[in-house]
Amino acid sequence: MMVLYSGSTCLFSHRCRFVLYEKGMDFEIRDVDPFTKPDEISVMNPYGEVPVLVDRELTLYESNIINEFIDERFPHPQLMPTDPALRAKARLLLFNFEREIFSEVDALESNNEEISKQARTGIKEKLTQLTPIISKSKFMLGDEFSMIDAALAPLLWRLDHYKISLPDTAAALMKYAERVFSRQAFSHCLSPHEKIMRR
Ligand SMILES: N[C@@H](CCC(=O)N[C@@H](CS)C(=O)NCC(=O)O)C(=O)O
Repeated sequence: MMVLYSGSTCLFSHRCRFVLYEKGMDFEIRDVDPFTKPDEISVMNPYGEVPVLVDRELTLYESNIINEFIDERFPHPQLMPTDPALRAKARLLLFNFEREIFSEVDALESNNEEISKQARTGIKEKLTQLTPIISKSKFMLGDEFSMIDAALAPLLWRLDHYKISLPDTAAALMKYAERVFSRQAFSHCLSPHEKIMRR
């Protein structure tokens, strides 16, 4: 059975838990406190981070890489497009999100108020810019839920927690977020800590 080493407040682990529940197969989640990590995490991941996925002889890290593997190993429902060009575009979007938005997440937790404020402002702007994409369709890639939605949802879930409030012009994005949060897999994948992050 697949084992996911996951942080109960970790946004990146949340992505993988979400995808595992979407697939509805057997897996085990082992809770790891990222701040007092057991040594085994650094043995499995040279960067010493969760999430880490172990499937028999295979050990993987990096949430998006783990999620693509889960998607290919359990193809139903498929979360990446089948068409090679659309698949490449989805990967590019995931890359853009990491570079533009998720690279700022660590700074949100900084003790330096100036640094965390700058990160909050940057994330708020970048998320608001996504509104036109989601105004035309149910999910980020169209009418089907996809990997892109799974990658983004854990951050949208944490907006109150990070004290980020989006402007009224991002109403369609927040409506989309509620649509994703209402999925059964999303409510099942939440850790007790995550359940209380959002009012
Ligand atoms: N890019 C990584 C980020 C993973 C990450 O930042 N994990 C954090 C917890 S949310 C962690 O394990 N931090 C512990 C550390 O850096 O020592 C991914 O997508 O999996």
